[in-house]
Order: sequence, then C-alpha cells, then structure tokens
Amino acid sequence: MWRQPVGELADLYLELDLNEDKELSFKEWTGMFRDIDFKRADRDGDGVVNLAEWKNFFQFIRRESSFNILGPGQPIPNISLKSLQDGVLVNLAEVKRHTVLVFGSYT
Ligand SMILES: [Ca+2]
Ligand SMILES: [Ca+2]
Repeated sequence: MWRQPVGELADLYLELDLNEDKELSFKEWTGMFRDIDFKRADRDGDGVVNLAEWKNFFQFIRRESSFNILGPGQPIPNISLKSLQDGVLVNLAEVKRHTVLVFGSYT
C-alpha cells in the first residue's frame, strides 16, 4: 500500500521516479546515486528500490556516514559537486581555502 510520503527525502524519491511507478529502477537510481549503492539499497533483491528500502538505506547511511560528525576544521569527505556558476566539477577534498557550503534546491 502506497502512503503519501513526507519530507524532502521522499520528495527526492518521487523526483527520481521518472516513470512514476512508485519504485526506483536501477536506471532511475543511477541518475543521481552510485550503482554500487543500488545493490545495498535493494534489500530484497527484486531489482527495484521501493520507498521502505529507500528510507532504510538513508537511515543506514546516516548511521554509517562520517558526514554526521563533520565540524569546522575537519577534513571533508572525498566528494565532488558541480558548480552552479560555471558547471565545473569541484572536488571538495582538493579545495584548499576556507569554504562555506550552502545546501538547498533551486529551480
Ligand atoms: Ca520508477
Ligand atoms: Ca527491492
């Protein structure tokens, strides 16, 4: 039974669900996430990630991730983000100057 999801994580799920079948296929998943994580997220191995698996995956990530304990002055994880200004991919681990990251959505 599909219940109306709440929260931004659920919004992202709906955005990634391109064919709106309430499941994320491998192709939909890899539009934003790594293919190796798809296998971790697809707990029952049926080849799609449903909303329950999606939530489980992010709970797991929160528990395991070092993102939670990041604070000022600590080394940043090895991730790259695309600059909104010029589209250039910036590896955060290689940024040497003090940097403030602002997360949000835009249209
Ligand atoms: Ca889908
Ligand atoms: Ca599944």
